[in-house]
Amino acid sequence: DGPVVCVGETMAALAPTPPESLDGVDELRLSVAGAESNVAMYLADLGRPVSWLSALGDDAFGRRVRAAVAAAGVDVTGVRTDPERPTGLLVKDPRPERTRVHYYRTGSAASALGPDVLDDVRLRSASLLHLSGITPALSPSCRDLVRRALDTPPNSRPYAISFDVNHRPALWPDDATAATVLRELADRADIVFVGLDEAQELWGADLQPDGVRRLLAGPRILVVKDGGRAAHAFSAEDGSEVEVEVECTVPALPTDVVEPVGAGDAFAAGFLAGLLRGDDLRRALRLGHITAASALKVTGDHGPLPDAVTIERLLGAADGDWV
Ligand code: KDG
Repeated sequence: DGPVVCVGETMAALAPTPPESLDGVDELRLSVAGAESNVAMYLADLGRPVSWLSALGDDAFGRRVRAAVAAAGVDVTGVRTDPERPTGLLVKDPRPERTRVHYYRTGSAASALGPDVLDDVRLRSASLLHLSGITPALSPSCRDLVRRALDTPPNSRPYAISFDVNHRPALWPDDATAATVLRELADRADIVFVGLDEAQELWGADLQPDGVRRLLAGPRILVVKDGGRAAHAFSAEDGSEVEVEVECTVPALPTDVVEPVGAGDAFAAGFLAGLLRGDDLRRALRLGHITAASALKVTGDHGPLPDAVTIERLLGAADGDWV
């Protein structure tokens, strides 16, 4: 029952206060943003030992990121400091239609990560390695890192690999490349998370959850998240003679949404924490929704979880009867 290891880039993030278009504001608020460290922070909140592996610049933003992730209870001792390259930066531009995100991360410290990250001693005793589809879009060496992890057959590594598709169109040269690479990588992971809207954008506007499963038949567990509606899990389980496919759908926890960014990461952490402690798919999906609700209620990526008693009550409630 070893620790979880999350690998990926985390940046300093600047967002206007109040949340208005960048063209008209004078003040920006500094926070941190990174999909995989968000997963790590929520896993720590849920009581899982977890490490985050990455690289940061030898600069104030890097120190800020490291301190924020460590303060959430994540082991950051394996995070490298790169004296040559800066910490990446993300700037949010809230627009009436939707918030735009500008990245200043080309040539960042994390973009120089490569497959040698997988030699980290923490992975020798890990139960799970969590990766996302952001990393292969950052640089050729980052893509090699993700490929090497997924090229290692399950019986020659001690850990399972989870992969959140996390399609970030701005990081890819074109949609066709993203569609091909993300499908090829996701299909080789053990546990995969993808949004239904994301799958439709990448692989076909008419796709429904069972169609996504036909496209991504490789993972033992596939979770298709349908926004504020529901999450569907498909799991290939050993039957008496053949593998049988188990399916489970759980409606989302009704929540007043303040800002959705970070909810996908929170969902992944909740689902993984449930699986790692032996929950069935239904309970794991429910813990995913409960954790996602914490991110939906705050403007940042990381919001406080309900107390343990409330979590237990929500986990035990009947489907469609969350309150
Ligand atoms: O999942 C939330 C992330 O999108 C955000 O924190 C920034 O990791 C990020 C990215 O690369 O877009």
